[in-house]
Parts: sequence; C-alpha cells; structure tokens
Amino acid sequence: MPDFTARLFLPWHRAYLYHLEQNLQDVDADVALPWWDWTIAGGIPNAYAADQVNGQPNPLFSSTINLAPPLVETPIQRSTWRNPRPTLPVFNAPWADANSNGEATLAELVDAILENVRDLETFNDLMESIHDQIHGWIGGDMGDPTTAAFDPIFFAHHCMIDRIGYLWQIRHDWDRFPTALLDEPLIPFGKTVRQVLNVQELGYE
Ligand SMILES: [Cu+2]
Repeated sequence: MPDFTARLFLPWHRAYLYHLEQNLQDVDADVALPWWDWTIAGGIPNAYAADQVNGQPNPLFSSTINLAPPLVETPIQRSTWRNPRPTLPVFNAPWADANSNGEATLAELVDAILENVRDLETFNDLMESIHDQIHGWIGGDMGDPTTAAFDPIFFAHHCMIDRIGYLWQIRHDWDRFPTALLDEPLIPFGKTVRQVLNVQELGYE
C-alpha cells in the first residue's frame, strides 16, 4: 500500500478506479463503474447481495482470492465472504444535524460534511474515516485491507467515496489541493494528483 500520510487517499483511489474502468472498457466500451449510495439504509444492494443471477453464481456476490508470496506470507486461495452488521454505523458528530445524543446518521453526516467542511485535510480525514467504517460494517474480506479489493463491492464502495469527493469539489474546489502534492505520482497508475483532479477531463461524471 502506498503511504497515505500526504493525504493522497482521494486522488489515489480515483486513479485506481479510473484504471479499472479503462481496463473494463477495453472489454466492453459501454461499461461504467457504478456507485453504491450507502447513505440510503437498506444494506448491500441486491445486485451484490444475491448469490445467484439467472441460475448462475453472481460474480458481484463473491470472487476468488488468489494471493501468493511475496504479496502475502501464506498463500490465500478461496472465495470472498462478507459479514454485514444489521444496521449502518451511527456517528458521534454533534456538529452535524445530529439528534440530542450528538449522534448523526451516515446521510446526515455526509450532508453536513459537504455543506460545512471547507479545508481539504479535514475533508480527506473524515472521508477516510467513514470509508474505513463502511469496510468494517461489511466485514469479512472487506474488513481486511489484504483481501478487500477482491470483493466486487469494494469498487462500488469506492465509487461512492469518489462521488462524494466530486460533490465536494463542486462546492469547495480541490484547487486548494496543496501545490507541493500536485505532481505526486499515484503509483502504480501512471497518473499524478494534478491529472485526476478534474473528472470531466477523465471522461466521466
Ligand atoms: Cu477502501
């Protein structure tokens, strides 16, 4: 994993999603990565939650982990699994439109962040924290950074993070992204921070 101390969480994952979508479009030019809006209660969408589709195993439900040294010490070869908790996390965020206990739902928290958070560092750190909690909420392989990206829902989750990043950019502008970081390479995707700031230039919205 790259070092995220420079707060490259959002641009690095944008380059990751872009790279994946480009590769998918090499196979089918009409494909676009979907986002999963986890601020809407209801848990994992049926497209990902159903274990079968048309009588066949649903490829969005589970995929095969195939990891060998040197990536891991002991080889891992098995199907991905999830263990979602029954309800979405609630956040201690008295500054959001919270209830009298200072608790905000995910939807309230995201709204409050988009509305009120103006500096990139705070935005980055809040998004990273929400992101972590969704990984943990799904559980199973999504709760483990070693295996998370083998679960197909990983990408729908990250597209939602990217979408909130885009909505925040419209309001508050990543132009204030630290100049010193603009030419930082987003390894191994062959792009720099500067090259992923504008989603229209990347060809999506
Ligand atoms: Cu993640």
